[in-house]
Formats: sequence, structure tokens, C-alpha cells
Amino acid sequence: MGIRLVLGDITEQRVDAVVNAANSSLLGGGGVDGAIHRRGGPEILAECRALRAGRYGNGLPTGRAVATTAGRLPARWVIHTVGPVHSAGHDRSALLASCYAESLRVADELGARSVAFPAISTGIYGWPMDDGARIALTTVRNTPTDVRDVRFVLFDTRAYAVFAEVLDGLP
Ligand code: AR6
Repeated sequence: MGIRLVLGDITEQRVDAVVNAANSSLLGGGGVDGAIHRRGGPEILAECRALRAGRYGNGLPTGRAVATTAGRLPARWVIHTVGPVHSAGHDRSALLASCYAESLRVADELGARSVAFPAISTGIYGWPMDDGARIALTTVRNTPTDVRDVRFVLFDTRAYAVFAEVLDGLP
């Protein structure tokens, strides 16, 4: 599997699946989530509402992932996952790792071969970028998957630089 870093906007990626840094309501929010629903249009939200009416009546648990189609985005699917809110007192790293592993598992179920990830939890959920990058890159590198092309889409040059440094240091 190839891992690439891209500076840009996740909603513009021409990949099979883009991953959304959602919240457990699945009903939208700010950041990546807001951008995906804004650019993707109302079909995505309609599918999210159907998931809430069915399988995820209590919301999507933190660390889990579920797919919808991608509306007007260039991607075919959106894989929604819920990152943990960063906490200084509790180590929630396993939940953040689970977001990446579960998203790849869902991508495999869909038959997706290319997936774009944002830096989950590093915005509104407050995760430090360097630790978020380490968890993201090591989890993706170590998760068995049929996905051939994983792209991390970083929104600014600082995030890009942090991911590049961590990727360079991986064994
Ligand atoms: N493309 C790529 N990266 C982006 C984009 C974009 N269009 N927009 C922001 N980022 P965040 P979280 C970066 O806050 O921390 C929402 O309200 C951003 O700079 O989107 O997991 C949800 O509904 C940061 O580095 O996600 C949840 O309530 C990273 O993407 C909550 O925010 C993630 O930032 C989730 O918070």
C-alpha cells in the first residue's frame, strides 16, 4: 500500500472514499464534517438520517465507522468516523487508532481501493497534531487492507510538515 500526503481540501479528492471526521450524531457539524455536507449536498445527510433511524439509533460510537454515498463529491463514498475528543487525563489513543482501522475495514467492505483521510480529531476535538499524525500513520501502515492508495489530506502547511516528519521517521 502507498501512503501519500497532500496539502488541500478533502472534499476535492478524486478517490473511491473520503473519510469524514464526524460526530456521533452523524448529522453534521463544523470542520471537515461541515465541508463534506456543504459540498456533497443533501443526499449524504439523508443517508445519515436513515442510519440514525435504523442501525445507529443512539449515534455512531467513537472509534467506529460507517459509509454513505458521496452525493456531489468527486468521491464515490463517504466513510464517517467519530474521533475521540482529546483529553489530558485519559489516554484515548486506542479510539483514535480504531477510527483509521475501522475506516479501512469499511473501505474493504465497499471494495474501495483509494481512500483519503483527514487528520481526525486534530481540529475541534483538540488532539495535538504530532501525536495525531503518529497514530494515523502507524495505524494505517500496520492495518491489513486491500486499499492500495491512502492519501492524508492536510489542510495547512503546518499539519503537512508534521505528517511529513512522522512519515519520514516510520520504520
Ligand atoms: N479538508 C481537509 N482537512 C480539513 C478540512 C478540509 N476541508 N477542514 C478542516 N480540516 P475537524 P475533529 C482539518 O475539526 O477534530 C465537527 O464539528 C483541520 O484543520 O474537522 O475530528 C464534527 O461534527 C484539522 O486538522 O475534526 C465533530 O463535532 C482536521 O481537519 C468535530 O468537528 C480535523 O478537524 C470533529 O472534530
